[in-house]
Amino acid sequence: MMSEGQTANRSDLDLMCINTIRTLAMDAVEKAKSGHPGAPMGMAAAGFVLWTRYLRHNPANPHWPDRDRFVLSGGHASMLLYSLLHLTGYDLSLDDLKHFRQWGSRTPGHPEYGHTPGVETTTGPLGQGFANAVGMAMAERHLAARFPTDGQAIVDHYTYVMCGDGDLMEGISQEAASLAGHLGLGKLIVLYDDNQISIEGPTDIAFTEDVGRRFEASHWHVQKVEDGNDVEAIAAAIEAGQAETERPSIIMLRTQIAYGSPNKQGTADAHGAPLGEAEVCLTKQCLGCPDDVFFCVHADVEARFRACLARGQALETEWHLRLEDFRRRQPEAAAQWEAFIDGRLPVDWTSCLPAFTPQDGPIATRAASGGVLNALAERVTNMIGGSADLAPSNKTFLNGAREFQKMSYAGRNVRFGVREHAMTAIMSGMQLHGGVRPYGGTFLVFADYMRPAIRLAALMGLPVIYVLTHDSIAVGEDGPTHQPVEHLASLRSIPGLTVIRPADASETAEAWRQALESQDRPVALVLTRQKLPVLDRQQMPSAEALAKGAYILADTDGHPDIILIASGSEVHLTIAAAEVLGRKGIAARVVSMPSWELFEAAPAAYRDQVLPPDARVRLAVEAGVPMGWERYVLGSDRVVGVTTFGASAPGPVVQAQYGLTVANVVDRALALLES
Ligand SMILES: Cc1ncc(C[n+]2csc(CCOP(=O)(O)OP(=O)(O)O)c2C)c(N)n1
Repeated sequence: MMSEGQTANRSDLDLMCINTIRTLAMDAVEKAKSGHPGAPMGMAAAGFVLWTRYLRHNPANPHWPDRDRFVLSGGHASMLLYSLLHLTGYDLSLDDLKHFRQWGSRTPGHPEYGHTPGVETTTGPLGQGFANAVGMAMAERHLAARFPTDGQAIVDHYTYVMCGDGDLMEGISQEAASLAGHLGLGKLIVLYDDNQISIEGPTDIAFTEDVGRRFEASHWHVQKVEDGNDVEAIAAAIEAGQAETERPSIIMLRTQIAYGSPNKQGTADAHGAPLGEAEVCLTKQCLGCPDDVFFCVHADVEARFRACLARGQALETEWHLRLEDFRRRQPEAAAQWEAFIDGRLPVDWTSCLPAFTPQDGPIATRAASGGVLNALAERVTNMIGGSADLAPSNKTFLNGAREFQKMSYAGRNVRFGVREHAMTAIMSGMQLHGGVRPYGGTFLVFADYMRPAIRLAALMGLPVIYVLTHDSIAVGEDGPTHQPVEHLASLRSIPGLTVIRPADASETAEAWRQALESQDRPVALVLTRQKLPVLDRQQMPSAEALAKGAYILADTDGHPDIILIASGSEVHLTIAAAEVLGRKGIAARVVSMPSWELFEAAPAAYRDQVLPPDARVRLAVEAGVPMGWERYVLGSDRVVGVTTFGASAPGPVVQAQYGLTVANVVDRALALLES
């Protein structure tokens, strides 16, 4: 099974270590009766070399801030990562490996951030990890530039990625690679499992481009290693990748899926199913491993891998000395660096939140957001972000700040380019790296292009901030392609995501407060293109009530005949409608409901106060599909919404045509009261 040259340049112990990764992967998948043994077997040598010789990590402290980051983008190869974590001494036992993919285990089917020590990001949906890694590398360069030291650097690490054909077929990886190349992220090194196999068979059935030239064209440093089992060749390529400081590196490793398996090596059969008992036995024989022992880790192998512990401890200790030196020489900068890394907001940061009054005149919530963001960013100086080429519309540009560009990494204005999907995963990568508070914007309608990465951010509990503007058919002339209709419902359906659609500038400031206070949930701020009046808070409750998700904005004495509930721009329609109804002798309560998720988190007694269970005549108004509102209005027909795609015409005309008018809200309310 061994290719020529393998034994010549590799010690027997190295080979035993590499084969141990292979046998652990085979055994765990076999025991679980599901999983992917092939890729871990093919990439075992690369994993061994990287983790034991180059990766600067301390298995005893997976949170050491200046550790190298490692991302396994092809999460289906999770057993490769779990084996490496176990073998190098992370808090992951052999028993944990034996419970691969089982209920409650620390070794789920795909790596999950926050679940298994040492897992830097959740991967599985292909391509996401690659883009996360670009975000990590960006955060690293940013912090390194923000905290120059008089002595040795305190932020100076690599980000390594392992990816497969599937990752590189996905568009998101090219979006991210393009940006990484543009930015010259020299400390990003990708090891590509170029095994020419994916699920349906050989990759030439669908993937025949010249990947190397594609990356070269994207300003990457490209290397090829013809034998993905050649430890020294892999080592040399990693060193060359490190030596290249101005371009990210990709190392194309020609590997064989399920290396060592006499009947499955190099075939798609080895991708997503156990090899089978007999084949596992044969493979172990071919690899020269005992075929009657399962989860076998030879003492010499264990010792070789566990050397990572001492090495890691020494690396971290040396770094702590550097940190001490930094603290001594530059105490203020060091204190700020520590606040960044701990994710602490500056004391009294909320005092910079601007206040708005009706005298300011009508203001679009996107514009209010821009003002709030700029005020906040002056105070919360680790905020970094931008937009997918819509900064002038999203108002995400920081006026006083520089641009984040190649060799000017201290800038805080990121130009993501028209790459919503990668932008979103990059933001997650930045947040995962730590030390920064990322935000990113586009039009709400293009949240569809972000959604896979939003979902993962929510799954990981990352408090990133999405600025989603042009939030309804009121966008007008751009027409149905640019008018979100189903997007609010779609975002609200993602568990763990907080969606906030403020009704005016004051609520917008409060929405940003919520976003920054969030510790473990991404927040989507949904903002208007069109101007909206600033509500008079002398007459109405303070917008601070937004924290509870919904609040009574205007009320009547005694029991309301009807409750009108709305979010965002439609709140103004309901206020006007309540006035008309009042003149007709109907007592209407108006509830502003900017966030369902915040409302659901409020105490039940408060919720009952806003929406008393016995006040059952309710009407919701929102420029989106009614789906979901029935829970608050107690009937699916009690929503003034938008059930079809929009249309191209001036915004007020489209709104009128779709019934988003005071008159229609009044009519619907009257009809409801009569029914
Ligand atoms: C976005 C996404 N689409 C589809 C899948 C299902 N899937 C898992 S692995 C895989 C094939 C990946 O091929 P490759 O990266 O070459 O991995 P290998 O076969 O070498 O293990 C697919 C389609 C997925 N995980 N993510």
